[in-house]
Amino acid sequence: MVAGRTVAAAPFEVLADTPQQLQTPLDALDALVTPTDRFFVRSHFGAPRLDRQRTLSLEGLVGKPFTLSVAALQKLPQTTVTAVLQCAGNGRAFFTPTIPGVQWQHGAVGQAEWTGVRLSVLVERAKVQAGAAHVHLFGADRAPKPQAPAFVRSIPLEKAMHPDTLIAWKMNGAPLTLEHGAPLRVVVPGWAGDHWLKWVTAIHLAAEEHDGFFVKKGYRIPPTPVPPGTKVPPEQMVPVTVLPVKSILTAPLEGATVKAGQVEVRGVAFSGGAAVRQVEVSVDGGAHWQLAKLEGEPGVGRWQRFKLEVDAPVGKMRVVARATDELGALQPEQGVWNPSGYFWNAWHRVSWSVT
Ligand SMILES: Nc1nc2c(c(=O)[nH]1)N[C@H]1C(S)=C(S)[C@@H](COP(=O)(O)O)O[C@H]1N2
Ligand SMILES: [Mo]
Repeated sequence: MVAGRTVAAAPFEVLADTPQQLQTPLDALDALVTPTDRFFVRSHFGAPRLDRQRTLSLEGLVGKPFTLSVAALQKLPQTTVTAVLQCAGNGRAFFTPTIPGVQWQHGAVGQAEWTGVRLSVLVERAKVQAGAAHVHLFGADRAPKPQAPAFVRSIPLEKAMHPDTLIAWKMNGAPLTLEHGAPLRVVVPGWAGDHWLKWVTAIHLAAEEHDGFFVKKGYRIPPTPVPPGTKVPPEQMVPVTVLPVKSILTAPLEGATVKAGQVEVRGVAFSGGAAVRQVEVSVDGGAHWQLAKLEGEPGVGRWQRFKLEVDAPVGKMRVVARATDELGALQPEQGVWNPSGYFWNAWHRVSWSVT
């Protein structure tokens, strides 16, 4: 390293190429809002060509189907929601036995401010017909092999009508970037990232859940835990939806060296099921816990920061955190193994040196 020059933290950890899967390093999660240029990027086939003229159609079991341009959508009432976007596979790398797929550790997650129109506004405008119960979401990206299935999602009508579910065109106050779904993406606060469809082009109301590969075979989890390593047929599993309660330590980081005295331990905590009730920090491996201070607005699917001053004598510090949400769900000591490696939310443990 050249003396006197500071080296900027790497924006991402590249976990795969073609298409790139980009993980956010932990230092970038040490904030209420994750900067867009460090926000993790995940997609199955890569981004389609940028098309700012793209339109959005609403059709299927509706009385008045319509197609609107982005400009027309932007004339509708706008809503901004601060919410966590987390890939269902975040933490897959920590499961044993190992599971194929992108080996996400902590950084397939971020929090942003999303601005757009409520999906409920569009659905009401289209006049829902009797029998509609599911909303199929289609995007512009395609698999490289034309015969391979497109990435299609399906959410229940009830979730589509939730006031926080949006068709968004802005992220952190700026127009969506191509890698995050420009010009339009779906925002589904509290639910796993696979529902947050990017490059959205069409929305179909239907009686049944979509029957494509990514709904009926992918993104599914056993309804109750199975012994690690068990194969489970997809029809015996259920879709991944609500993000389980979780906390992540963001400072000091694993392997850091700090000066003896009072040290501030920091992190973020969230749950898709409810607001965060409390975060506890232990410096003795979980025998004793101290309540951390929470910062930021509480909300379902929204993260708050936590902070706690701990006394750090010279030596090694082993710190662990756990969150509890308002439904009483407590972050578990171990992750629950499942065939696709979803929803890892075990206690985050770090160790650092004090000199
Ligand atoms: N059209 C489309 N939307 C998509 C995907 C995709 O492959 N195609 N991947 C999904 C998955 S699995 C995740 S975790 C999020 C990631 O969003 P981000 O890249 O903006 O962080 O996008 C979702 N939306
Ligand atoms: Mo994902």
